[in-house]
Amino acid sequence: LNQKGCVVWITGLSGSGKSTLACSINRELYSKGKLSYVLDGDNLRHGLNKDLGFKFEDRTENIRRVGEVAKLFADAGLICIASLISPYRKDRDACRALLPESFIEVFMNMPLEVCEARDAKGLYKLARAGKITGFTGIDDPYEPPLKCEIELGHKDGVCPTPVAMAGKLGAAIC
Ligand code: GGZ
Repeated sequence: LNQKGCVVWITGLSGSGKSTLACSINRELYSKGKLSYVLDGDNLRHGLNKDLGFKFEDRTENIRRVGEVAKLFADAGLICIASLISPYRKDRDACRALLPESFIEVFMNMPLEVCEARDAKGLYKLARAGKITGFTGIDDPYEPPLKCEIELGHKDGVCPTPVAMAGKLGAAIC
């Protein structure tokens, strides 16, 4: 295997297209003969992190665990693509500190209105109705990166699809 492991950490609101982007980058890398693996927040919450909820301490523990697992994958030589809201800067920075030379932070900078309009799972609607509380972007904070390696998202009101972004990103990572 002729590749150096790294972590591509995708942060952004629910519905910003993180999972779609992660999946597309994964395919893009595969087509180039690179070995990669996706760690998706929503999926991991069914297994490794099923004991965690969405309060502040739980999100921190969620990010910490995924950061540690991502480091293991990177140590094994894989390109590990982590896709989690990871709303707190301090938690993302702690993951970065595990692999300071090999951590690529990608900010999916989608406006809340766009994410909310998509509302693929109907969660924003529930959050607005008060049926889910502590929902990121509605009544829970999201801290955008102050500086990150890559920022994707809307430009002049135009939002390219995550699939369209993945090609560019795949090239940047290799
Ligand atoms: C945010 C929530 C919440 C609350 C359930 N806040 O769009 P999704 O549905 O598929 O992805 C979201 C997922 C977030 O999990 P993460 O592990 O990425 O979050 S974090 O990094 O903040 O720990 C969303 C769903 O879980 N979801 N309740 N209250 N997102």
